[in-house]
Amino acid sequence: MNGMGKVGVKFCENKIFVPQVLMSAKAMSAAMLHLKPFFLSGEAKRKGTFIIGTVQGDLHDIGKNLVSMIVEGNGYEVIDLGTDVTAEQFIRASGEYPGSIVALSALLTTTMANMESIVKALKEQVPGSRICIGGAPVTKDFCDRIQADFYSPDPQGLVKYLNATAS
Ligand code: B12
Repeated sequence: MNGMGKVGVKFCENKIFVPQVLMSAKAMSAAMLHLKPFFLSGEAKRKGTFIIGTVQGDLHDIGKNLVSMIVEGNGYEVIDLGTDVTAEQFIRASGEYPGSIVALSALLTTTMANMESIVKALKEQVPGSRICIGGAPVTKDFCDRIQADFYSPDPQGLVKYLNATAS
């Protein structure tokens, strides 16, 4: 986890790039196979649960997968709903994992608009939801406008936010 933390920082500083992050994540996944029994036995505690998906209409998942790997590498359980995820799917997952943080990814200006309706539906159906958004076309202004809780241009900023707000 410390290693993935450093990978996240270097990626953010443009010192390493997507292929190196993917290689690091593969190494981490290999190690996780051996460590998983300890997580399942409750011997190791996760910091929280993190639900992520690329929003409805959008099939881009490289960025979302990087975010998932870095968040998982930093000690969170990650529930990855995949791509083309509807508001109903986010709401169902939030119900299954109470207290989890939800993250939405979008790479298209057209599907970015779907974030607004998903945030609205989640806030209505699951009061107290905390929603983070990101993806190349997304901005802090947009985040404020649609009343999501947090925006970061990169996974490292997100990890800092998660760690600062982890209960
Ligand atoms: C790869 C790619 C594809 C692949 C996707 C493969 C896959 N499995 O993901 C394929 C070929 C399938 C594809 C399809 C399309 N694409 Co495309 N694609 C790209 C491309 C080249 C790279 C995207 C990428 O993976 N970047 C690398 C990752 C690591 O970066 P990232 O996703 O931005 O993620 C980072 C951050 O944004 C952030 N982040 C991401 N999500 C989140 C979430 C949270 C919560 C947080 C905090 C942070 C965060 O962290 C990540 C790491 O730093 C871009 C161009 C570009 N240079 O960006 C176009 C691009 C996104 N595509 C584009 C388009 C138009 C399309 C198509 C509509 C093309 C077509 N006419 O069919 C289709 C749409 C299909 C669909 N319905 O989704 C346009 C979008 C234009 C726009 N403004 O809307 C782009 C910008 C290309 C262009 N210049 O025109 N695409």
